[in-house]
Amino acid sequence: SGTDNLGESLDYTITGIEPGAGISGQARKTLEEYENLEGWQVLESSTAGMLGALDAAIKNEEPIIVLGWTPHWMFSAYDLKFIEDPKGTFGGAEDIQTIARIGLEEDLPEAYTILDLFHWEPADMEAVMYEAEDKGTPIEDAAKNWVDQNTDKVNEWTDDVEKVNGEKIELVTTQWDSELASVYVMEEVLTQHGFEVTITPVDPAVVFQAIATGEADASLAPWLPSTHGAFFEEYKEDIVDLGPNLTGTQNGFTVPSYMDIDSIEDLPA
Ligand code: PBE
Repeated sequence: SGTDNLGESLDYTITGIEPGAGISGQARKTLEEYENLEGWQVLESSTAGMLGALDAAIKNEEPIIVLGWTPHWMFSAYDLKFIEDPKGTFGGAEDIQTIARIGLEEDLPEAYTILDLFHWEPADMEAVMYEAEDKGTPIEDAAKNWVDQNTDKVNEWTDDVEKVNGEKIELVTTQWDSELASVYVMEEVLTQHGFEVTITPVDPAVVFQAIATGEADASLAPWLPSTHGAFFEEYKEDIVDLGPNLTGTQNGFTVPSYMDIDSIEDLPA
């Protein structure tokens, strides 16, 4: 059958991304929990490296299994599918959450309110990411364009909030396109409201550490409860959780639709 040679043709290797990504931890757990994956490995590299390998495999109609997630433009650029994860090691459908440092509400109440009200749909986030990917627009400019074109949505977060005069706020983010889309939208919204915004890109572990220690004010980047769950557990006593800013993310082993494999359990040992 189709799967008999799959292990050998893939060299029993899943194409992964940065080792510090939450999805890389989920992948390590996946290899531990599925007995059939005992001889498999995840090749950790970078998101750009993974996307390059995916593109090359699809051009040659070769098999490949990558660590994939949505929202991301890879699902619109290629015909892809997640394969089933019956043990749930990739956490199923998740949220992206907003977190703030203790004391932000008292120190910067206007920013806190806007951050607390900020929420959007996967289609909104995708609109920013797709404009950047399709047209080569810098993602920061695509985010500004989205803010200009969606004043009704933005007004819902800002309408009852007074403008400020140059107060400084520091946001920490991860560097995946999804989180760059949201943080640049927030930068534009807060800047229009009179704030001076600094954005610092860091690894997921450092997002939580920076908020817990008060070195940074807020972040829109945590994927919870699974992807960054271990980091959240470590720091949750020292973090204010403002709830989801987007609902409906997913992570998993991702393959081109032409591949005849439907479940992690069906991968050959
Ligand atoms: N991701 C995209 C990140 C969060 C956003 C799923 C690659 C991660 O695994 O940490």
